[in-house]
Formats: sequence, structure tokens, C-alpha cells
Amino acid sequence: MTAQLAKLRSDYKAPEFRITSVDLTVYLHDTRTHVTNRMQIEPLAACTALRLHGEHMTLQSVKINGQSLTEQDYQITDKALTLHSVPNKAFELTIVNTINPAANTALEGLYKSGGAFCTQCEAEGFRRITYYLDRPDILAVFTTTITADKQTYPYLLSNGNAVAQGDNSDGTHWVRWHDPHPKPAYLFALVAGNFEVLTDHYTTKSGREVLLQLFVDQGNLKRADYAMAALKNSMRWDEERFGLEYDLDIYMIVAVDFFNMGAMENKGLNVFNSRYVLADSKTATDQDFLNVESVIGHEYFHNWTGNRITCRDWFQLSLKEGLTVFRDQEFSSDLGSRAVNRIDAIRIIRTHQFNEDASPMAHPIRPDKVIEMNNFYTVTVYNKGAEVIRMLHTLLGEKGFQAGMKLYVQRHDGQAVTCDDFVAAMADANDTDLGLFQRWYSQAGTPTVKVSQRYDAKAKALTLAFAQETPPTPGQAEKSAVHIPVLLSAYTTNGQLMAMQHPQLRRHESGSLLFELTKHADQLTIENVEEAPVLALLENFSAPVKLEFDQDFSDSIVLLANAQQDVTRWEAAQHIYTKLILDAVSNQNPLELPLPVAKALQNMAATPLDAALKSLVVTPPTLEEIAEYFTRNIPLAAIDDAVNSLRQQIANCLHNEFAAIWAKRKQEPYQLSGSAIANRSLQHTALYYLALNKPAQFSAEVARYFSKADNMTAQQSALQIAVHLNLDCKQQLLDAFEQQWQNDPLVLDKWFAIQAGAPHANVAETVATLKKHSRFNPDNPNRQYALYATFGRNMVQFHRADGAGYRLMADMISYLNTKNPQVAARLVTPLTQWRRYDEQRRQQMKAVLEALHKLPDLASDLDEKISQSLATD
Ligand code: B3K
Ligand code: ZN
Repeated sequence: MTAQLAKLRSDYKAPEFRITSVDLTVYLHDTRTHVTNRMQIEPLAACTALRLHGEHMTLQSVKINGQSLTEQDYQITDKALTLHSVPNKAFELTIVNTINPAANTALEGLYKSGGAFCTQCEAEGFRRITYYLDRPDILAVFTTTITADKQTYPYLLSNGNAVAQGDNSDGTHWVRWHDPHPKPAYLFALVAGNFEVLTDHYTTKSGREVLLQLFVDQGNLKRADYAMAALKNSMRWDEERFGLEYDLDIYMIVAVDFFNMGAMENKGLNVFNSRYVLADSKTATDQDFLNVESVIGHEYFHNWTGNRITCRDWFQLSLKEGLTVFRDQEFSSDLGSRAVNRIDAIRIIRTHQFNEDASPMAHPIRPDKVIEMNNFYTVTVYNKGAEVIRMLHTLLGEKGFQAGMKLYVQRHDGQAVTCDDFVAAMADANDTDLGLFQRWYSQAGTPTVKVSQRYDAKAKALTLAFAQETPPTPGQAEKSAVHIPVLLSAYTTNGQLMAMQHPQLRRHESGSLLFELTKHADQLTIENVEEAPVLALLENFSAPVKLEFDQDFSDSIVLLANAQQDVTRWEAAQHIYTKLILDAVSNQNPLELPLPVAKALQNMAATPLDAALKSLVVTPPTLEEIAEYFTRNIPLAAIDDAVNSLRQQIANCLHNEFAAIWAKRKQEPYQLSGSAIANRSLQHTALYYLALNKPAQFSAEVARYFSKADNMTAQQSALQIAVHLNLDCKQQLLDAFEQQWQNDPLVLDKWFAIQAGAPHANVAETVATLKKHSRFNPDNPNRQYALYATFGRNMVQFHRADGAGYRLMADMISYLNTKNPQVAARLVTPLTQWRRYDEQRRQQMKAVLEALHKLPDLASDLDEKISQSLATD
């Protein structure tokens, strides 16, 4: 194992050379692809040596201005090629090298996915294709000529426009692509394969005709329509909401089966994990459809926020990712249910992001120190990054935010910039000071906001006291106050909205009042308040913080029944559930659903609230979310008992309501409308609770529903209910599903995941058996995520006291260490938090990590996470 050197954000240096254009010629071959890379380079400083990044390749030759260099003229290491002396004025550098795509199991650089060649260059994959200044602030114009066997690879694709093509006499053909937009190498893409193509057109608002092409494997064309429609919706939405229009004549998307992440926004040629493209009602659930829409949107929106304006260095990743996640969230909310989308986003933060903040890998949305960049494509950089953008939106309003966006684009189009540049554009466009707000970019950890309320009936005065505190995180012991927008409303006990006036409370466009907490502690006294109000605080989750506010059940019930915003009603129910669970855990008492709460839930079920909202309101927080309330000795079993008992009591008290929902459902053909999705969601929640309440009685009903299902949403829900509730029909359904879908890997992933996520004592054994399943290909990231990543999130079973879960995971991580370090590093995450568990588990996890740390050839991805985990105290 070689210790890897950390890079620091503060060490940034402007490049010493500029690469103005790159002319790549690639002869594709499975094991010996030949690359000629002709670059026009300009020195920017008085510097004679040039160090180019390059890994996993064989150098054939180097020429400067046509003159061959000898081995004395350069030095090669396993990471770089250094030319000792280069001209002090513009010159041409030609490098010829070979690479082995078939051996590339890391899926970074050029690799084979099934029968196709494809690339993944973000963050630092281009350096596995050829020697280059592989950093995002080097923007060059790319021309790419690809040659390959014509029969095997009829489609040869790269960025920009196809400008020339031809056939050779040896059965190969070639295509030349030119991308007029200067871009960093991480946005380079090359694809070759035998695809089916879905073609369509889009006319931009200024009249540009764009050819849209979606490339899928043979046989999958019928599953591509939805993604194409989502692409056109994205293009329209970005014009309407952000005034941003597409800038090339062609937009291509290729779906591949082997892909480490969701998708990649390469200029004009997105490469997608097939799970975010292929969708029809037989094989994709409602959630899958929504995910396709959101990821298609996300990658499309990067064309402006990421591609035309890119990151100066990788520490700035959230500049493009936080902003683009915010944009895709807004896209989904404008097209679908805003409240449901918001709740989904809140749940991601409260479970996964809070969890990351409490881990040894905690980092600010703009990290300061990185060893392996691939480890920083995190829920903090992406999702907390999006919350930070959302706070700016809350503070400035839609108009102010859009003015900031406009200025940002005007100032920085065509540049590689920093998060500070973005915030400066927002501040300047609104003539405001966001100096304090910028702390969100540098400070890691989850702030806690404590609020207390005191009402003086005689003086009719309400005093609200706010205090904030952020716990220390590795490398950041002392924390400062951050700028926290708190949206709030006040209601009477009858559920009427109350007017409140105070210089520090301003009316917000959402309908709430906005208070800005900028100090460690602040206090407001509000006059003329007629009665002690029921407060809704941190409405719409207006900041990514933990709220501590002791609210009586009776007040939460008022909000659940009356709040004007749906998210506030959902929050009221969550507040009740969380309090019940935490009380039961800390007092070691059995959990009991108070009668007024049961009544309030029954009333809610009878109101005309949106069906998807109802389904979410009756769903308590998960064990994973509750675990974030504990820093040490997480009482897994006690939380599990309390959550289960709460579910059981909801099932019991709402049995009649659930039975009515189930009985009244209409037998309609499958539709993908918002209301149909919402109804299915509520019906499946009802079926789950009915079966939980009376398993023996409902097993046959679940089996019948499964066998009659004409869509994957119904089929998957029935299977999940049967497996997770251990119904009598469980094995029958598992077998039927496997039989039906054994040749469809994306669908079979659901079968793997449902079993790996089941709350049963023998899940570790099940996972061990499933990994030997003939359809479990350990080299495909989707299979790993379905089986092992799902198992790692199954907290109670993964953390089984005998350590079986840890050993199982460690075996797979050792296998992946040399094969695919990115996937290995994802799987190690739950182990790195060993300090948060009881003594027995701590020792076992630590031992497993120490053994992994000693692996020969430990990948930097794993090394960084494991070292950090073992080092922190
Ligand atoms: N930008 C890519 C992520 C690439 C990850 C590389 N390890 C996907 C996205 O966020 O759109
Ligand atoms: Zn992105």
C-alpha cells in the first residue's frame, strides 16, 4: 500500500499552459486501442517543463512541432509524463499511445460495456485515454476521429457535430466529430456500438432545429420513448423557467449497462446508466419513471450549469452539482407534485446527508482536502449543495434568484469558475451582502437550531428565542454561526393563520414569514399577539439543519389538520412520530400511539388531501433517520422495536380507512398521470398496512394482486410486501418474479434489492446465497448496488451482532478493490462509522477495516475512507 498525498483547495495554481485545440485519432480495438493526440499548446508562464497526467497506458511516441523526442527528453511514471523542455511559444505536441479497454474494469476512461465501447472521464478519467493536462480549467476545442470495424460498431460517436466520415478497404469505417465549444477533458466522450436509435427533433425558442438521438441496445427501442419525452420537457422547461436554450445542432444520449454512476453530461453526448433511460410500464415502477425524468433533466441542465460554465478545480464540484440538483428538483416539482418532491428531498438529507455529516468523511459542500476525487461525489456536495442553493432562492425570492442566474451566465459563460463567483453574482444582482452566507460553503456538519417560545397573555407578547450550534467535524473543531433562513407560520388553536408583525419577520413569497438567524443566538418579542400561537417552524425545511423545538402533540395535531402548506402537515406528523419513537427508546417503554393522534390520522384520511401526501403522512421515519439522533451507542434494537410498534399501531388504528382505500380502488388500465401515481402510492401503503395488521388474512390477497398485476409498480409493491412481512406467499412470489424476469437484469435488480433490504434475521445468509446466483455479475455496478449497497443500508441486519454482515461486505470490498475501486469505496461507507455503535460491533467493524487497510494494492478510494475512519477519534 502506498500512502496517497492529499490535495488542498488552498494550493490551487493557475495553469502554466493553455491547450487551445485537441485533435484525437482513435483506432478502436478491444485490447490495443491506438490513440494519436495532437494538441496546440501555448505557454502562459516562463516555464520550460510540461507535466501531463496519464495512467494505465503505453506511450508509443512524442513529437514537438513534428520532431520526435527521445527517452532522454522525458520521464514517465505511472501517473504522468514530464517533458523536460518545451518551446517558450505556441507549439504542437503529438502523443501516440495505446490502451486496453477490455481490461478496464474500473469503468473510468475508455472501457467496454457489453459489446460497446464507451467513456467516463469525470473526474479524472481522460488521463486513462491519453496524456493530457487533465484539470477542469483547461478548456480546449476537440476534434475526434474514430475508426472501428463497421459491422460490429456501425455507430461511432463523439461530442459536437459529425463533420466527415468514410469507409476503409479493410472493413473498418471512420467518423470525424468537431465540438466548437471549448471544454474541459472531463466532458469528452466517445462511444462505438451497434445500437437501435430513437430519433426526434426539438425546435428551440429562437428557432434552432436540434436533432435528438437516443441510442439503446438492440431490442430496447420500445423502452426509450419516455426518456425522449423527458428530454424534450427538459429543453422546454429550461427555456421557460431559466431562459436557457440549447446550443448545438444535435443532442445524443447513449444507454449502457455498465456504469458506475447515474449518468454523465458530456457535451452533446450524454452517457447514461441504462436504468435511467429504459422504462415502460411492464418493467419500470412509477418511481423509476420519475427517476428517469429527473436524471434526463439533470444531465440536460448541466449544459449550462457545468458545461458552458464549469468548475475551476474539483473542490468547486458543488458549483455545478448543487446548482444542477436544485434545477432538476425544480423541474420535477414544476412538472409533478411540488410537495412530494420536497418531502423526498428532505428525507434524503435527514437520513443520508445527516449521516455523512456525522461520519469520519464529513466535509463541507466545497471540500478543502481531497485524496481521491471520486470519493467526493457525495450527498453533501450534491444534495446539501442543492439545499444551499435553495436557501439562496428563499432569501432572494424567485425574481432575485433569476436575476442572479442571469448575471452569473453573462459574466462567466465559457469560463471555469468558483463557488465564490456564483455567490458574488447572486449578491451583485440583488445588491446585497452574502458574506456570512458563504460560510455554508466552508463549514461542514449539521447545525442544530433550538427554538423556544414564551407567551405573555397579559402583554399579548410572544417571545421567540433562537439558538444555533454546529457540532465539531474532523478537522473543524470550532464552528461559527451560519446564515439560516427560518420560514415560519403561526396558527390559532382552531387552525386559523395568525398575522404577526415584527421588523425581523418579513413576508415571504411562499406565504410564510421569513426570519434570518445570523448569530449564535437571537430573540424576538412580537407584540399584539392575541393568543398563544401554534408555530410551524422551519417550514418547507428552509435550511438543512436539525430543529429542536418541543411541541405538544395537540399543537402538532392542529398543524397536521390545518396547515396551509402540505409539507408542513407532513412535518407535523413526522414530529409526532419522532417524539413517540425517541420517548419510547429513551424511557425503555413500549410505544403507545395517543388517542388524539390516532383520531387526527383518521380525520386526515377522510380529508380531500392529495393521495400521495396521505401515503407519506402515514409513513413514519425510518430507523435510519431516527439513528441520526444518536451520536454514540446507537440503540439499534430499541429503535427498531419502537418503529415497528408504531407501524403496527398505525396499521391497527387506520385499519378501516386502509380497507376502504383498498376496496375502492378502481381496476383501470395503467396510466402515468400524477393522480394515478398518487393513488397507486396510497393503495400500496394501504395494502402494506392491511397485511401488517392481518398477515394470514391478506397473504392470499397480496398473491392475487401480484399475479394480476399488469405493471411493475403493482408487481414490485406486492413482492416487497410479501417478502418484508414474511407472508405465506413470499416464496411463491419470489419464484414467480425470478422466473418471469430472469433475462431482464434491471428488473431482476429489484428482486435482489427487495431480499437484501428485508428486515429478517437471516438476510446476511440470503445475500451470501444470492451473490452466487447465475445472474449476479459482480463486475456490474448496478448488481452490486442492488444487492450489497442495499444490504449495507439495512441497518439492523447489516449490523447483526455476530458480525456476519461485516464479513460479507468486507469480502466483496476486497474483490472490488482491484476491479472497481469506486464501487468498493461506496460499499465501505457503513463500516467507516464503527465508532457510533456498541462495543461489540465497534470491535468487529474496526477489525474488518484494519484487515481491509492491509490489502496489497489498496486503491486510493478505499485508502482515503478507511484511513480517515481509523484515524478520527
Ligand atoms: N457529473 C456526473 C458524475 C460523474 C462522477 C464521476 N465519478 C453525473 C452528474 O452529476 O450529472
Ligand atoms: Zn450532475
